[in-house]
Amino acid sequence: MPDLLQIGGITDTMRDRLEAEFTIHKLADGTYPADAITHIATNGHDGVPSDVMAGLPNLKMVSCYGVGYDAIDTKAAADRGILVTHTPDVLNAEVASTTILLMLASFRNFLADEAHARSGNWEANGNAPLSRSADNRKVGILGLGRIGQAIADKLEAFNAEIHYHTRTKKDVDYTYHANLTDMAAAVEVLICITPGGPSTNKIVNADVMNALGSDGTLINVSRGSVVDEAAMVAALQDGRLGYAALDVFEAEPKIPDALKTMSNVVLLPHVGSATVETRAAMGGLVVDNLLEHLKNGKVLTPVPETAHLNG
Ligand code: A2R
Repeated sequence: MPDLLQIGGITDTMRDRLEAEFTIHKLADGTYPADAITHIATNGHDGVPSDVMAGLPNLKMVSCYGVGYDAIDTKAAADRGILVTHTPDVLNAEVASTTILLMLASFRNFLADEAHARSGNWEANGNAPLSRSADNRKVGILGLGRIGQAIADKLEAFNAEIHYHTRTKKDVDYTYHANLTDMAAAVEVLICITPGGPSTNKIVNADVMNALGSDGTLINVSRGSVVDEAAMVAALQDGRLGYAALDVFEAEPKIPDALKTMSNVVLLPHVGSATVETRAAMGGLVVDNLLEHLKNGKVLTPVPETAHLNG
């Protein structure tokens, strides 16, 4: 059986299917037969450390659990003829739902209201303070791809006015902004859903957050690297930015302590796609890609940087 290197965890279902076709070695165990490894199963958080990839002379394919693959050097892989796959589409609806939940939690003060009810504060001290309506908002989506479009679709139910910023204008009826700061100035909510990596590193900077403003809400469900986290903390602290609702952070699982004490901030532990159903679909696709590659050298969902190798 071919040898597969497992980086990070996999589900029991994935293991059962993979064990039938591969001999599995775990990076966490420290030793593996480097010359024999032809396949890797990893995830978007752990990726493939560059020294690990460089030390596997016969690596042919990397299957990544997650749609974001910024932790994998796809250029180095492509140069060596290594196919890399990810799990697009199967998580669009779930990440969009998480985004809507963050927006509702922030605008409707949902978590504080729940605590008010649960703690007995309602009975002791009266009604909770009024919150902000989540309906009829101007919403700017940074990255109108598969997930961005799913978010826009769900926002329709809230009668949102959709704006977007991407590098290339899309064939949609929403308002396009070629400049991100200009979009931030035009909207009340900025939702980040681009890939991570060098091209988006800290593109939500102090200027963008100042433009979003003291009544503005920043929602990040993409990668922590997309937002300048230190600048965000400062902007929230001195009121230049009104609110933040965050599922992702620069140095996960670390969250800046300052954010944890702010009442105008909602924090989640990177659970955008983390439901039983969606994670099962993602795990299924990770294994399907590996088995398809074993069968005929092709894969189902290559990342664009290695798609030309899928012949
Ligand atoms: O820029 P375009 O026209 O390639 O549009 C893509 C946009 N995008 C950017 N927008 C502004 N500045 C950039 N430097 C930039 N780079 C990419 O992000 C496109 O509209 C969107 C990405 O869409 P998809 O490739 O369909 O990705 P998907 O499946 O929506 O997932 C987005 C990300 C993942 O990479 C994970 O990091 C996260 O969501 O879960």
